[in-house]
Amino acid sequence: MAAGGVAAALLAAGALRFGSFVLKSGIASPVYVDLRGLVSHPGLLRQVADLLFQTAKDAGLEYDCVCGVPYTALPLATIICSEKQVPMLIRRKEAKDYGTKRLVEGTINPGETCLIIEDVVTSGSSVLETAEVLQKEGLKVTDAVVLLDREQGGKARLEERGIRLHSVCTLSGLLDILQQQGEVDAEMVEKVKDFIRGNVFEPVAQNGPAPVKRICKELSFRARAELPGVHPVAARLLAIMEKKQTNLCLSADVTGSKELLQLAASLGPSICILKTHIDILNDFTQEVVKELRALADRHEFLIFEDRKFADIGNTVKHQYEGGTFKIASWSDIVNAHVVPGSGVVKGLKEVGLPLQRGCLLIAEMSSQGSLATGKYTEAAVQMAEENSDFVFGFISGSRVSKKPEFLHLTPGVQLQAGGDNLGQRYLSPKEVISERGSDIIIVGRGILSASDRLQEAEKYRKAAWESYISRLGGHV
Ligand code: 5BU
Repeated sequence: MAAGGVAAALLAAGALRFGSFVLKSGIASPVYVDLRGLVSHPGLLRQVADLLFQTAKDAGLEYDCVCGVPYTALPLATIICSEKQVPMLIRRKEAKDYGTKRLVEGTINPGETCLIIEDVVTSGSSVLETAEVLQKEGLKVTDAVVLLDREQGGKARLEERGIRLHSVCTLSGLLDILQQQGEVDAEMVEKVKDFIRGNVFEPVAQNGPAPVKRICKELSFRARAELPGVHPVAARLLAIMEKKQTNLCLSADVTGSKELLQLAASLGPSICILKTHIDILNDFTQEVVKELRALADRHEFLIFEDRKFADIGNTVKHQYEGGTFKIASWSDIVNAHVVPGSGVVKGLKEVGLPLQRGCLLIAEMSSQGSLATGKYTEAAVQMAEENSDFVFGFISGSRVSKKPEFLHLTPGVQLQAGGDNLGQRYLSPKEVISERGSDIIIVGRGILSASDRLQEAEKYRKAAWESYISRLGGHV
């Protein structure tokens, strides 16, 4: 393969790395490819440009101009165009921010053929975006040349849109070369090939911008517990879930401490989290939470005080640490609304981080007419990403973040659909876990109003766990 000469050089330049990475999409990957740094290796940059040109030539491509997909492929296209004296076009990525600016720089002669140059293709989305912009300007775009095809479905998706993809090398081809050269061992090669097979982007036949539907091997709770950088509370919770085979959180909304402790003792083995509203207890003492803590440790579940902090950082700090309840001293998990801005998380973090506590952000609510939707939900996801040393997930009706380190917990769950007369809306465990991609169901009255609470809790546990297993495709 033509890439034989550059494979080791890419590795040495750090453009190709093997190990354990979390990609921008949130997927854990054993391989990381990033050619942005090639500009610091002019010899290699030129070699790669030559390989791209040669690949186009070998394929017999004819074209009038060349356009590199911004930004990494820009210098590559520049070298080709300069050396081979081919006119170049530059696609602006930022034009939409300025409104009237041109989308493409350079002379456009409608009807001419433009060849696209790219460094790496995964889903094919970046090539498609550039092709669409050029086509709107009246250019013909039928071919793209790429250094590395990650073989994750990009070629098929592009072909479906009338663009042939010519690659200098494929990821598995590159692996074989590196293995022959003794740069990677057989175990890593298998690991990467397994990853490629499990992460394929499905071609989506439709008009307009193509949404990427990923046929992705869902990560198990066990695998997510071991992700690099996963929050310690998330890791502990995921390990408990896997060990006890439960993704059920009991919402222990009772008003007497005796009943609360009885619930924790009898349902403890069936749940991964016990959620409290400690301020509805009419006989609260610190002794109650001490006993609750002991039960949590004995039955291996976490305690989540559903306090929904929603004030400025300085106030929530006091509410979390002090007062009657001293929540931080006994609750593993708390949650917060994002409406005050990131100060709420920063305040809570000052108290919770030293105690190794974790926080969930309320990205969506189960209640009728909730205002936590759209941009608000997106802002919650961003706030979580920016504070991932303390925030490890969300309260939401569905998966709102693709990052597998984040957990999603969903309230408003009952085996029977419907709601209550105060705005609560219910979804089934299957809908929540299998269809909406959440991880943990939060169930209160569905269990509490049953005559046999343990039997009912087991029904919910099994329904949620089976939905998780089916989401994994039947494999653990
Ligand atoms: P239920 O009895 O299963 O309806 O109780 C649901 C619990 O979850 C209850 O404690 C609520 O305070 C909590 N909850 C909710 O129902 N919806 C939300 O959006 C959030 C919390 Br946030």
